[in-house]
Amino acid sequence: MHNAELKILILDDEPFMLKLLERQLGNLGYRQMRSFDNGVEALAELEAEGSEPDVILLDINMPGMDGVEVVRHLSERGYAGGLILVSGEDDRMLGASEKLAREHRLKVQGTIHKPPTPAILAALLDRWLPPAGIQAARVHKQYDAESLRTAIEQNQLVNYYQPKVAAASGEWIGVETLVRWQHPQDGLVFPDQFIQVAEESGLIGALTERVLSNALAQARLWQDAGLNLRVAVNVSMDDLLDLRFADQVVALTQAAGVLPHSVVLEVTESRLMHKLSTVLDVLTRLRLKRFRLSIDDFGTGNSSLAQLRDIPFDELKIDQSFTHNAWQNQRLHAIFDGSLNLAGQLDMEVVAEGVEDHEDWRFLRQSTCDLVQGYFVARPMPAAALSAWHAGWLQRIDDEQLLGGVAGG
Ligand code: G
Ligand code: G
Ligand code: MN
Repeated sequence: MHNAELKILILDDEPFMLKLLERQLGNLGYRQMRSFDNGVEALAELEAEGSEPDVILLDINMPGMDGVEVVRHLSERGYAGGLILVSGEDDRMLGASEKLAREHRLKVQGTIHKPPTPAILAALLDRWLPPAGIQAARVHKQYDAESLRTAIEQNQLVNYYQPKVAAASGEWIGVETLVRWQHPQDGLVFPDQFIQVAEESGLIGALTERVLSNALAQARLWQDAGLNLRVAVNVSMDDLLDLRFADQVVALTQAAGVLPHSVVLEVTESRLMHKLSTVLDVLTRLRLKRFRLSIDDFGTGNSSLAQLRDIPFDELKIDQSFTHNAWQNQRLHAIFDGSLNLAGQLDMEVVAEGVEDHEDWRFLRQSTCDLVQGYFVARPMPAAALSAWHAGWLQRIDDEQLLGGVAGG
């Protein structure tokens, strides 16, 4: 759709702000704008007109009906267009409103801290997608235990690998194994559609064993090719409730001819941890055998300080929700730094997940973080694609000067 055709509704109680936004949008080529200085009238107009705007620019802080109420009404009437939140309040208020709007399943294109600038407006409006595009995005089917059992038995699970690189040198240090299901009818199926089923149906042990065996075989191939990579595998808490798990991992690793210190086990608490003694037993023994233990998604509800207190982790992975955009968000920045500090004092290596763009990368390079993982470096990919990725990455380091700009880098 052309800029001129996009229907934009602006809602702000300050006449000056309405004028400013109208002018900036006009300069960007938008022609179909309607302004309102209060929520009641704007919503009445939506009812009356029967045709919805494509995008709503919404001021959070208004007398009378405030932006949070407007968000609720929009959600109730099933508004399917885009939403941009505008506020003079601090970033925390904007962040909280954004979260709320997303909880209401509204399509939030972004937030603007007043005063708006043409560049930010343009960038956020560019994110607009037609409603149909969103709905077609990803069908979220959950699979049943029986078909998953078949998938495991018939070897339909394939490992994808996402590179981790050193923040300081860009050097390729390792990979995280992320399982996919090559489904005979449905194509490539992602783990959020079957891991939980595996955990609830007692299939997770078999699944982890397959993923780990495949990853170890791959690790051996890399080792034989002279590539010194650490290979990480995600381990479910349910795996750790089985006292035999440590011995199984040791046996598989030995059979593959891989050294334990190049195997990383990433642990998240996906469900409530009932039997701490069993988990501690298994993890402590694995650590004694020199496997590397990593606490995954650190800082989210699933990975907590209590785990750090109890379990001898070698590595801490800062969750992507704290990394991406931390360079421009004070709260994320504070949480990120806090996690880094904590890891430093506990002598753990830190991996930052969710490094998505150049700004994130620059931010990471200025921190003391050890390893970087994220779409900016590479998406998860089949093993066969990694060497081409690596060549391209070395080239990008040069071309985009990815190691420049930081003292000592
Ligand atoms: O890329 P991605 O969609 O792969 O992964 C989604 C989630 O699935 C992540 O939280 C990841 O930790 C989890 N996951 C991916 N592979 C495995 C696996 O082999 N075992 C377990 N338990 N979780 C996995
Ligand atoms: O195991 P864990 O929960 O950390 O799984 C990593 C998940 O994060 C996988 O689903 C992987 O595909 C995804 N991921 C990896 N890099 C990025 C990134 O830069 N941004 C986002 N949003 N997700 C990422
Ligand atoms: Mn992980």
